[in-house]
Amino acid sequence: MTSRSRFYRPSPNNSAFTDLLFNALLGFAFMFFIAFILMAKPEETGKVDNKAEYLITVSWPNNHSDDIDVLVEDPRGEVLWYSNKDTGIMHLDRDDRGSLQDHLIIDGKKVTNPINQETVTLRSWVPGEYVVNVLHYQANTRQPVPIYIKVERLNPEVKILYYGVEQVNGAGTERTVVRFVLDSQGDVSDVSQLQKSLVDRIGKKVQE
Ligand SMILES: [Ca+2]
Ligand SMILES: [Ca+2]
Repeated sequence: MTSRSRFYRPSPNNSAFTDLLFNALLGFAFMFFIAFILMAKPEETGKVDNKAEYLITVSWPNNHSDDIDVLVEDPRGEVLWYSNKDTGIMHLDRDDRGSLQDHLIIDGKKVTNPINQETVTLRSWVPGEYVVNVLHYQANTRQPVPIYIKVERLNPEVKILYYGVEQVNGAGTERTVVRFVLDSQGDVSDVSQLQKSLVDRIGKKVQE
């Protein structure tokens, strides 16, 4: 009586099945490889890198009806503002007009977004000086308005570079809230509040 073999001995039929399975797997692997190559290929044109390196946030009290604007000049002398929301390296999310246009109709009910905030992102940095101004564009309350300004570097970790409060009082009031210089490493130096009008540069008409 022979003992049962401890080793598996494939029959000719099993061998054929294994070959078939192997070929099928090889085929799938090849298709996955081709699919991966096609997916990994970047678009040659129209690529937009949304990664932000710096964030400039300008806010004023919730539900306030006054319209505040942020204006930023980059080292090339180009001014970002609500009529020029994209300079290539800087982007303005929206023109927040106080409580105007902050209403939504959801399920037939009027819902108000209380936030007053304009946000500027720097997608990359160009070494040189950046000038951040705020403008009291429309003064409905005819009262002084506190404005909160924050500049953050986002990478490799979030770091607040500047935080300050500025007060404006009256349509047409413009303030330079911070100027800073970015070096080739993206580090900040020469922070100041030396005043520089950007409204003059863009010739903006301010409402009374
Ligand atoms: Ca605004
Ligand atoms: Ca608002």
